[in-house]
Amino acid sequence: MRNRTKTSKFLSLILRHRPQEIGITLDQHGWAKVEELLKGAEISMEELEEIVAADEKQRYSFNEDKTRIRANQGHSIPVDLELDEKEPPEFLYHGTIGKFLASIREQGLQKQKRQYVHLSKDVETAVKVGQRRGKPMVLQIAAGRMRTDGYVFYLSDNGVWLTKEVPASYIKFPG
Ligand code: HQG
Repeated sequence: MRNRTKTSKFLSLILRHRPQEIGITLDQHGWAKVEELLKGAEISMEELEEIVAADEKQRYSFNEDKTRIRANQGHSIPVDLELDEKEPPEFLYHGTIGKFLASIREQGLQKQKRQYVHLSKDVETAVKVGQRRGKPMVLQIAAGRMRTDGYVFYLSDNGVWLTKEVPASYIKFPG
């Protein structure tokens, strides 16, 4: 079997960003046909099921009869995950790195290449998100106040909070 982490990263690429890489398409809700994915990615159903079950962030979901699969969040291609609006806790967190702070102070948090700004429910998770890029810096987001002011929040099936943008006035910077 191919290295599991490598295959999982490849799956993220296909299911969030570039399905065309293996000649498949996602439907408007982000679902890929499992049969096509297995052929295109050259993996077995057993391998796919193992990756989905073992994924520490539960990044992927099958539909009920396992004929379709999608990523739970993180897309850059426009898909409608049909998530319900949800009331966030008073504070959420965003893990980033120092070199982005000046720009975030000016523009707030922007979704960049993805469909949403991704926010974490606790500091510990935000630290891990920031760590992917370097020394983590954690921003505290006044999510409750944003919601009161009319901003909309969603919670992905794997527990990531999503919103379209976070203006700088709702961000508490470290230090
Ligand atoms: C930064 C991972 C300058 C932002 C994680 C981040 C997450 C700005 C980067 C998920 C900015 C975007 C998403 C501004 C935001 N100026 N920089 N105005 N606004 N940024 O990868 O949140 O393992 O698109 O701080 O766990 O890092 O892939 O977002 O550093 O849940 O499943 O621009 O990806 O999950 O980077 O990560 P990303 P993210 P997976």
